[in-house]
Amino acid sequence: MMLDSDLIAALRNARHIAVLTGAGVSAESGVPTFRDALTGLWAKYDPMQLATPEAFARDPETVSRWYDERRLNALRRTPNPAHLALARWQRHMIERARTFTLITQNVDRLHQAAGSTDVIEVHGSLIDWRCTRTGRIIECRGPAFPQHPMPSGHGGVLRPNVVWFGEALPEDAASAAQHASGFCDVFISIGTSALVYPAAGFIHFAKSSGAVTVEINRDPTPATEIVDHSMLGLAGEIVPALVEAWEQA
Ligand code: BJW
Repeated sequence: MMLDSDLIAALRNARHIAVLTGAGVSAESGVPTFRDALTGLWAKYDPMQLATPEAFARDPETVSRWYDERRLNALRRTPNPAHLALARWQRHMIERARTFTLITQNVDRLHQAAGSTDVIEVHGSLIDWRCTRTGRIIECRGPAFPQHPMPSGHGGVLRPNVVWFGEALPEDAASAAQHASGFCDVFISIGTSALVYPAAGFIHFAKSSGAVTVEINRDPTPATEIVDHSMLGLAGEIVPALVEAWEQA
């Protein structure tokens, strides 16, 4: 794969790299992207309508079932070459006393399974569920819930600990992501449609703060026009090639 020599030089000189990932990074692991998540029996639903607090209030059974199926699918999946290359990159940056901040919109925990550390989950995780009454969070790695919605045992029901449309991002994750985006020398957006805010805004913030910006995505997005380097293609092919080029530079 031919990589731009300016980009390789920027990566080689970078002391701080920030990466924002989206569903496209997990697509090659078999986790459907957010906009592809409704197949089979779910095809009649609109994902924008299911991923809201209003949908859960209106029809908790359907929303809980959808997320439980996605949870079980995520637990069956394994990291692909993009996840693994990002984890290796972070390890090598840390060894060289540099920083590498991984911000993810993904809720599947595959970055952590690949070995990435201190992952900033700006949209939460569907492996964790939260009691609607106490706010207590439980990691759920077991089989399908026997009931939908699932009683929490504390007077509420369990909802996935994800961020739905109209909900605020977790404050610590949002501020850590904002800080890393403004502080990095190179900002790389991978496998995201760059449509959902505030996460998509991190790309703009990094650019206006002076970072070299890069996008790796299968299809063009609204960010393609503004980044310094756009690489169209599959994350599972481009990311390992980029990390290899950085290692050899
Ligand atoms: C590949 C590939 C391969 C495929 N290789 N590439 C400013 C402007 C406009 C609107 C807003 C704004 N600020 C806020 C809003 C409203 C709203 C919003 O952004 N709406 C837009 C739709 C317009 N945002 C919010 O509501 C946010 N909250 C908020 O702002 O709160 C304010 C507030 C403050 C104080 C109090 C209260 C409120 C919350 C957003 C939460 C998003 N949550 C979701 C659901 C999570 C749970 C779940 O998964 O069900 O997060 S929505 C969904 O979108 C999910 C994703 O993380 C997120 C981003 O999607 P992503 O990852 O980009 O996936 P896709 O499917 O869209 O794209 C995949 C891409 O990969 C494609 O481009 C493919 O081409 C590519 N691809 N295979 C490389 N192999």
